[in-house]
Amino acid sequence: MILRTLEEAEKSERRVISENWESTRLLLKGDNMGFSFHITTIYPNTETKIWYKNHLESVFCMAGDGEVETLHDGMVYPIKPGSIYILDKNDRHILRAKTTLKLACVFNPPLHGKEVHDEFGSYSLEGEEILD
Ligand code: 9YT
Repeated sequence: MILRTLEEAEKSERRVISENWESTRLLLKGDNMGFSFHITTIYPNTETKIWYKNHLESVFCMAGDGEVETLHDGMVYPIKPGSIYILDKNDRHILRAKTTLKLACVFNPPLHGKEVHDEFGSYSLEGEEILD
């Protein structure tokens, strides 16, 4: 059994800050659960191009207003509290935040801990593990 709190994790290296977002990674590869779990804040009035070519991701919206556009078909999906979007095909997409978005994200395979997007909007499968 493991217990962590968001409040404590936000004060540690589990909090990763990028240009358009920040994410606190509560559960990681080192926990050996087969997935990672993050609480992510997307900054308002941002547009982020993402392609998780190495990962599947599910994203549940807890607060905020935004949209996701899938690039292969131009479909635009509204994101609001209570919605989940599931990138089951490594879909290339654009995430737009109209207001601050508070999201809960699950990744398979799990992230190591400190990943930020590369030039494709992807995460590498390699990384330095957070083990605390
Ligand atoms: C929704 C999304 O993918 N945002 C970027 C950050 C990511 N969720 C993460 O690394 O926690």
